[in-house]
Amino acid sequence: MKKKYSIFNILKNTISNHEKWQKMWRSPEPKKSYDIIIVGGGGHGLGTAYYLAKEHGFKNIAVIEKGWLGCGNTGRNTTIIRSNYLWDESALLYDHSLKLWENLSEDLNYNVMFSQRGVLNLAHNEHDIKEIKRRMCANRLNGLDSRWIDTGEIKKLVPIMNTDNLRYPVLGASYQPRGGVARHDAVAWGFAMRADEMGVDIIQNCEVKGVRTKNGQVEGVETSQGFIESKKIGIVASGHTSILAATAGVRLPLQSRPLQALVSEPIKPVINTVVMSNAVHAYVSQSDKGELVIGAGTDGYNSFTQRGGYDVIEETIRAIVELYPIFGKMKMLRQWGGIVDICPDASPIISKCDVKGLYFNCGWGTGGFKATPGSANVFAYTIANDNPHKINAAFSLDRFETGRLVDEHGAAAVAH
Ligand code: FAD
Ligand code: PYC
Repeated sequence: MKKKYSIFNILKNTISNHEKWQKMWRSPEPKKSYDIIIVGGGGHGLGTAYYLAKEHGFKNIAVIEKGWLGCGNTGRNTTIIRSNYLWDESALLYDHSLKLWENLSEDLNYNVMFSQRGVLNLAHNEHDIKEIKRRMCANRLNGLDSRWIDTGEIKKLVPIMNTDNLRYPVLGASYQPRGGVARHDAVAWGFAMRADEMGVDIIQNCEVKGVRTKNGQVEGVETSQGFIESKKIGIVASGHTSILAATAGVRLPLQSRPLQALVSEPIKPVINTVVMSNAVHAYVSQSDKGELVIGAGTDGYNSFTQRGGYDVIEETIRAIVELYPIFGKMKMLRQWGGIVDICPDASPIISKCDVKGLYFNCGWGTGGFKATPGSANVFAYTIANDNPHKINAAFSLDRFETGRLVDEHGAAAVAH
């Protein structure tokens, strides 16, 4: 049992020069066989293992990660959390997640730094106003805390914003006060620590090369450390899921594209909410260290480079400088990309498939960080029961055959 984080524990470790902290998780050798294997050590994969152990009593579980925990999109995203999606199915899923976020630090006894500083989605033209108001009304019918605010109120919330002397004038915004940001890698670490504590083997630097099947049932995974047996395999590999699915003969309707972000040098607090502008594909918040966290749209073509095209970021920065002239002279420190997996309806897939024992959690595109605890929670249920939870039933693979798509292009916004 790991020691709990407490003020006394922190004081004790301060006195011993922080040299005696326990390891947060073990680094076991892979066993020959597991009851469940989760492929992908991002937030969704680690969270799935955590809920499988905590809520469904499974203990013989492995999470297999080709790099290090959180090295994928979990550690690369701009951490915006909100639940203001259009359709009832999505509102239920994303708000299930938001409710779990609200108690996640306590649940994990690990500070994921969830900060409910509110999220604004700006409207720049008549079409934006209509789309955003429609979504906001749908949100309110679903009991979400979304409301329309006018330019005057936006100015009060974000005084540094230029609202009327620019290419895309700011005509209003939807505002969700319960939305916000969290510390991305802490989410992976918190889930990993508590999953490990319940016996989950977390195996890093181990690449899954393929899924072995026999007579329509999974047998295990071929990895860079040899074959590992399991009758249940959950694939949560974000931009690489479709490649792994193909090894089991499953075709997923996903496109993998780079999405990029960048951070500035740290400055004093200037913006204490999150502002997204879907029309210009630019969004910004300020980290606790003081850096501006800025995100852009996706490249217009499939690629696996974790970098992204320069033209995309250039266009984003142009919009950011118009919206916030005060940022014009700032220096940017780092830029990076992540490979996002986008479904035709901009909604995720949380589903079993025709191969018995094979489950997918993917297609989160540009917006899965906010869903991390909720997605992991219902995916664990789906794997444990071999049936979807009522919250993710609408996100099954068969929707691409029945046509019951959940079109969230408006709410997913930034990139699709
Ligand atoms: P990941 O964290 O990518 O985890 C998948 C893991 O699988 C990786 O660690 C990878 O190494 C591993 N893996 C892949 N292939 C294999 C293999 N063959 N064998 C073993 N392991 C493998 N979402 C939001 O909600 N809000 C945002 O503000 C936001 N901003 C974003 C900004 C950027 C720049 C990017 C790139 C994404 C953003 N997203 C955002 C999307 C969000 O990051 C993702 O949807 C989410 O983090 C996905 O989590 P995951 O655990 O499924 O994937
Ligand atoms: O889904 O809210 C989101 C988002 C913001 C930036 C990237 N994705």
